[in-house]
Amino acid sequence: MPDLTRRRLLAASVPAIGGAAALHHAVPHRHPWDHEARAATDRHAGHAAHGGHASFRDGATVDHAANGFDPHEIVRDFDWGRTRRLASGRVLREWELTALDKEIEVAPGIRFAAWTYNGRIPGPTLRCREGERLRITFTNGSAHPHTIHFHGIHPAEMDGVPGLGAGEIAPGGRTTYEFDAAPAGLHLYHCHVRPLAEHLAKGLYGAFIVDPAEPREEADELVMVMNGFDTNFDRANEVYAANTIGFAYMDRPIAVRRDELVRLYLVNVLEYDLINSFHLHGNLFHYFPTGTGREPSEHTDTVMLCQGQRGILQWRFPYAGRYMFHAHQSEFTELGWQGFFEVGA
Ligand SMILES: [Cu+2]
Repeated sequence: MPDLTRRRLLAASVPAIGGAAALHHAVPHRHPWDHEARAATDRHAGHAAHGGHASFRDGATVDHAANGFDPHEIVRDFDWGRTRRLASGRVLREWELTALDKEIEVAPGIRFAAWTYNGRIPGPTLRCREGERLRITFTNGSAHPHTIHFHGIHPAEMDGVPGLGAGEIAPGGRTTYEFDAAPAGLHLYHCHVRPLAEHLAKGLYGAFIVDPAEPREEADELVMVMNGFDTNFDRANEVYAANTIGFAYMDRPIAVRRDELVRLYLVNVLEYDLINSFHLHGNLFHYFPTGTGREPSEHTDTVMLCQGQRGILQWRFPYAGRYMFHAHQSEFTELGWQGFFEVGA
């Protein structure tokens, strides 16, 4: 059976879901990347066609403005919400999140019928300080039931899963999740309605950072949520990225400064593939798994994460120039999950 690839085997093992089938009409029913993107990658590899780097077909790019979000902004966008001081002196920090069905361009010319928090993928990077009281008002503006399930420490009824607390929030419904910010570290949130794979793959997730009471050292801070998109509903991804848009940071590298501390909040939410990874060129980073400890577990250039795993990476670039970062699964790299840091003097 020469055609029986790993991903075909995985896809065949997942039962067909009515909801996904119903969405087929929303996107072109084809495999755009298997041939075209790889061909583009091959063409550009090592050549000067578009600055000598890979991108989608002949340098085509996604219309970020039409999408309403831009990975170049998301990478440094931390949403601190609104705060007020409670009578006790504690800080109450509040956000409003709305689930919205939205068609987004995930690769040039490829529109994907996404489910989003606040119209963007990943959802807002929620950021707070350890010990604060957090209140998240969730409105479901989608045509499907959803929740917000936070990672971290909280009571069962605030867990955002079906059958507990407010449970599934029906279309048009609203609920409030409220709990203390704990523990300090890098967490995530995502919808927890079944079929879970579909609710995640459609785009309902985001990073959730709890800063420690004793602040971390000043740094140039970045956030990357590693994800992918199954654009033809075959239970395998055709495009891979950090912060949704493949090759975005190849087309426009992330500018950082020589010798300045870089801190990357890295979250993996990739669905349909068992693992993902992050590899940095020309350097090594200190790795803090889940960001819960102050001592790094490792000094390395590659970390591997399963879905839901996350960690904080810290390093400095001693030399100016362009340094790649990408998944070290070459297949993911070729399908979009790669970028450059541009280190200025
Ligand atoms: Cu959902």
